[in-house]
Amino acid sequence: MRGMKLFLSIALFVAFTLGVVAFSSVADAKTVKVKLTSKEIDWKYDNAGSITRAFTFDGQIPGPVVRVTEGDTVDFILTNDKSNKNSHSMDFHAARVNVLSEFAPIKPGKTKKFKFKATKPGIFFYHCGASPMQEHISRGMFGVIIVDPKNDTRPKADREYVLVQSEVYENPETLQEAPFKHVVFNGRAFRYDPVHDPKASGNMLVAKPGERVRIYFANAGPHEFSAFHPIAGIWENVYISGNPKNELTGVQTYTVGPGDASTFDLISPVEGGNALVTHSLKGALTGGIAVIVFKNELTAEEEKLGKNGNLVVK
Ligand SMILES: [Cu+2]
Repeated sequence: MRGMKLFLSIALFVAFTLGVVAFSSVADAKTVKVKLTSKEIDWKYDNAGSITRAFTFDGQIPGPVVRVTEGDTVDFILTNDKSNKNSHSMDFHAARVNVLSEFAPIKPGKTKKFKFKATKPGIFFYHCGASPMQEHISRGMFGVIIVDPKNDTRPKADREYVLVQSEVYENPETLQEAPFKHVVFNGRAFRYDPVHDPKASGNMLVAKPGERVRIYFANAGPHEFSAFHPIAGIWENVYISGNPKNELTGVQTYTVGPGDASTFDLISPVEGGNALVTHSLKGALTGGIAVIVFKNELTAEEEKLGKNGNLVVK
């Protein structure tokens, strides 16, 4: 009898221990609540202050950077603000779900929820897929989700920036016959380029020589390809879709199609600057240029850029 009791206690102890072990390996993966609201607003798409009606996530272009770790579950809530005129939706490229249910549009005033597990690491585009999709995207309804690898084999980045390329059209609701007016990075022509546009606010990307700068780059399109190139630099590494397993080395230009994204590492051995461009030059010269400045001495404000989640330069 005593032997049986001892056996049961050991069995319970073993079961409990195994249970705890199993639980803690699952507990590494988190559930991350992400709540975004679609907002239709007026948006300045150039440094002169020209206004267009924009469709956005949370009133900004690009929308908020969503960041999770491989294996996490994203518990997503989309609210379509009741003051809007259009239906909107969410399409996360990091998700594998049912397009007809999860990605379906909702009317103004409505809310919808869905969950997905972020199983592949990398940088993924997200966007509204409501019809006409080319209008919702060219009006600014997009952003990126970063899925950090569980075991990152890459060198650690010293600074991280997000750039999203897109096109601005005169009549975005049509399938455009007319060419785009501008290619823009982060929603505004020459936003970080006082060289080509003296009206630019003066904010640029910054880093110190020798620092590894990781640029999370997405091309929202909706139509044009990006030939992403650092003028006066060479991409140290390109990680296709941002997955550490898809590593390229010493790359001059890497093409990112509409709806795609990749991670670009840049290291400058010297002080000075690089111009990050789409080398499809009509795109660059209508606004698709961002300057990154390399200098040994950064101001206190500059030192904060690209660090601690400060990925989108204002
Ligand atoms: Cu939309």
